Amino acid sequence: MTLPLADPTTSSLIEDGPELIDLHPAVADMERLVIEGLSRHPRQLPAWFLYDAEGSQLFDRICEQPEYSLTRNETKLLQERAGEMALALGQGINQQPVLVEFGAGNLRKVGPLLETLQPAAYVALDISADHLVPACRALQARHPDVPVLGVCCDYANIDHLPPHPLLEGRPRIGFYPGSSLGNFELPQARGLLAHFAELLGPGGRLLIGIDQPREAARLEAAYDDAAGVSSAFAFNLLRRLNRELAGNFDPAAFRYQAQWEPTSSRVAMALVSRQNQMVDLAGRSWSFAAGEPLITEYSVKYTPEAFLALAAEAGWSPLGRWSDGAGDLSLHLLVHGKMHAHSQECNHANPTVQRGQP
Ligand code: AVI
Repeated sequence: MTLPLADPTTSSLIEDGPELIDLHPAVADMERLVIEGLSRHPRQLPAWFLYDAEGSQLFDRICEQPEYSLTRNETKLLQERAGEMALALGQGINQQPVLVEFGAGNLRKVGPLLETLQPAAYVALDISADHLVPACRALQARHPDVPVLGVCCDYANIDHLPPHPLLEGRPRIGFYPGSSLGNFELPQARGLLAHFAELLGPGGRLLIGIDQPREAARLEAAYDDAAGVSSAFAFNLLRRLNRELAGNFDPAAFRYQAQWEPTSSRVAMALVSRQNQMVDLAGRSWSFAAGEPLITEYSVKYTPEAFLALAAEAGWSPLGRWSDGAGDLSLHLLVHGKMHAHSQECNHANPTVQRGQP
């Protein structure tokens, strides 16, 4: 398949495969974000910095760890219930939609939806081009009837989806699995949900996976697995900063920590300085006191009620919900705007809750 290029400066064909549009933030933007993040208290970096080629591979390995059940549970739910989800997603839409996945990663979750929804095209947005290219190629081979377009970008900070013939004049359905919303703090998460509404356009729909609070021990183990993959994922960030932003972090001078913070309903992941030290990065020197954390990521967990309240603040209304058997995770179906157009299909006050098979 050969598609017209959206923008000759940023677009390329993946060796006879699907097209990739590269909108990765420039080094200057990364530098600005690092300086902003390290100037905060506690020091913190944007979570997407974790996903260079190596980090994306490490994240895939996290998803295979026995302690990290989120990916397995969500994939199973999608495999078992994609037919119902596709029906609900497509209800009232009289044109083949485009399916847009935010933070698409290895593209291993979307298959059942592509089969049941049969969208006119599938657009995968992800920060790591190295990861996206082979994933798009493999997905296109498995689903030759659905045109696949990859967009390498920070999806939280693009003004609009790139202009492209595949996207023109079609309703858009967003897919945001994996509970990645949890990697944004509350105001940013609210802003992101509003941003998705803008990217998807009027009447946009969103199928979003949300991980729920549970016992501290299970959550802390999920983010600090016995095999040490979560820790390696965080330490990879230091290597990336050293390589790309002229840093001199000494990984041996930090230790990894994942802590459940019940009052904020989140796991805080951090590299904690083992000693007083100075680190050069992005043209400046940064002091770290012994015990001082550098937050690599938060993972906020929402009850369904808390999530729907946040989504409502961003203008989204619930159309349905599917939960895994253990009640750890839900896939929520949302529509943007008021519900009256869909009032016959669902009960707004009490959206459909459907549990997976026990
Ligand atoms: C991508 N995101 C939803 C993961 C999470 O569960 O918060 C990132 C992660 N970091 C360490 N383990 C998983």
